Amino acid sequence: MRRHRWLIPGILGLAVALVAAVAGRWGASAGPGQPTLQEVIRARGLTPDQVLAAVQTYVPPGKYDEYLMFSSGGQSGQVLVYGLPSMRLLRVIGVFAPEPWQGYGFSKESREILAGGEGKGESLAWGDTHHPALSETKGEYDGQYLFINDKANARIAVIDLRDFSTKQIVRNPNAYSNHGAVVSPDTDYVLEATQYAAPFPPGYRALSQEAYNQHYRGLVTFWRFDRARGRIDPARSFQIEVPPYWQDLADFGRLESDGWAFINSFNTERAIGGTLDKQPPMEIGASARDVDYLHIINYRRAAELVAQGRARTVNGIKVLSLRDAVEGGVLYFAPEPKSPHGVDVAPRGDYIVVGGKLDPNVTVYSFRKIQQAVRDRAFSGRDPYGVPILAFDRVVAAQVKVGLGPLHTQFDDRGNAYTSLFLDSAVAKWTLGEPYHRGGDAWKLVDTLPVQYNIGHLATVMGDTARPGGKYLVALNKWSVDQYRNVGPLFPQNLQLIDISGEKMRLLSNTPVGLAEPHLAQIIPLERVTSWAVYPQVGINPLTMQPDPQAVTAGKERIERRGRTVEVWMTAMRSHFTPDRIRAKKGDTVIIHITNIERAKDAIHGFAIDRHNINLSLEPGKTETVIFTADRAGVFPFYCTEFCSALHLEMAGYLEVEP
Ligand SMILES: [Cu+2]
Repeated sequence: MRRHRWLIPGILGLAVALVAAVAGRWGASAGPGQPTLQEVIRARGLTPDQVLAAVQTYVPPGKYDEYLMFSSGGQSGQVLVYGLPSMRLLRVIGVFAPEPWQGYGFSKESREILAGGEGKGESLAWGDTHHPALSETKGEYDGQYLFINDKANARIAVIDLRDFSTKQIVRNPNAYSNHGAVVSPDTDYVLEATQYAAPFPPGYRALSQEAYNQHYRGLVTFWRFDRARGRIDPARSFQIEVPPYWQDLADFGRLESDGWAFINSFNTERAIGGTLDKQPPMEIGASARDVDYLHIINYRRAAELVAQGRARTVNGIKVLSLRDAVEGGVLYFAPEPKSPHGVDVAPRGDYIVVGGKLDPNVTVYSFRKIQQAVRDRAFSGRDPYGVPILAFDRVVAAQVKVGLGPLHTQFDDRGNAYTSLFLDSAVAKWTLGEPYHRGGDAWKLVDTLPVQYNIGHLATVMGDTARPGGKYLVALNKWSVDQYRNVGPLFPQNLQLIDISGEKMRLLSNTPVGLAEPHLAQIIPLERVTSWAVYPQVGINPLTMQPDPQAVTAGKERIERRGRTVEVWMTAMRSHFTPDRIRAKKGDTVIIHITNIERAKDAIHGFAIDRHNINLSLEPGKTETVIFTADRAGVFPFYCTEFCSALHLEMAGYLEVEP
């Protein structure tokens, strides 16, 4: 009887499946009592376009996405990693703030990384991440490292993509606030420009117009990256002093413009606010003039001057003075529409595209013309600091009317550019000129797609490299208004995935971000990132990425006491910690080195001790250390925080602290 009850629907199901296979699946339902595809579409009120978009972005269970998107995590201080086209969040990487799941900020190793980004007496519990920058080889993403800036505290972090974790935070010793983090075509430098001018050298200078003009400065920092060590080397880095304008986004030249860098600026008015003193509000004062200055920097030349000893060392970093930069032919300006944001170098390095938020045009500069104008000394004047200003009509290649509030531009593989329009809440697609498009096809707006709403940055596949892809674009929108049910007055941010493979752009999906305001993202084909699934051998220290001398294998676990220090060499594997009892006396320093000796993928353990703020993530093969003072007498359970096995709850032990 029992057997028959199951047999009948089983046979029926099989029959339906067979009929469906023969008659075509589309009209059939998934099983008895279930609706057909047509019925689902009708019941949910979907249009054919929406169904197509859903099918285009659906990634079935067990299948992988085609691309990874590294997005800044805004005020969370972290990095978000998404799969495309599904837009599923795959990972949050702890960077400038502790991230409990990864034990980031709890182990000795990760505390060292976070402390490395703090000056004397500082305790920074967050960061404002804006611009992720993947490492490049020959101007293309190579999938090895990711850099990201902290706008709030002028810091840059280095993330190693072998284990997707942060390895280094460098704090700019001379800057307050920054913008941009872009890498040179072979990742020898990471550029960081200051956002808001500040006294230089750092210190107190009462904020008067005179003091601002004389003693406040911007700084452009070229952090030298040592790829073999996977670290920024401050001793081999340098800064260029620039006028106290507010430097903004930046991009490196490549191919024909290799060796040069470009940075936008705003507030060339040098407004200093003072609303209560009857001065114009900052934003009015800072946009009084019609133009600001595109900074054009010959950084190879700057590096030569630094190597010749022309720089002075300020707080441990070499600084090339503004005067030496001007006299040495390092720094030039070109007028640009006021309040610009993006400065984006076209794939071949031949054009530089600037979006001035208060001008409906994007302004395109030709690098060849810039070089010629420099050679001809075709200057229209100099700024108050003596920086030569290249004559606008000698360097501009085109102005393309794209819409209101052009902000940031990315490229595709067919010579098209995509510019975000903040005020229009749209993306504009337009064509580049020769050699990408010729004659009447060049410099033309070809399509506009509304987005929801107020787009900031956008990202296309490898869209800021020498070889952009062309399939997807992600709009990073600042407002979501009516796109999601409000969850209190703090609204989610809105990422929108757009298909750019055809002539017309098509909106595919919305993804809410309920964490912070992500600014910029970069999209890389999945196969270009070859990360580890397990650490390559047991006992790898995540800070050095080398075998940890304190790692132990099974059978070598031990506890040693030296004076007031108790040191523990522990292993973790399903489903026990060895040792599982630690005895200390009140006031002892306790050092625990834990090695996850598992070799199976995803066999992760955690390690937490009650009331001691101790929390680690131990991926297979990893060794980490925690150090703490046993400052209270008592018996404190410790346990594995990852549900690792059937006996996971039993994966526990006790810390006994004698009075
Ligand atoms: Cu476990």
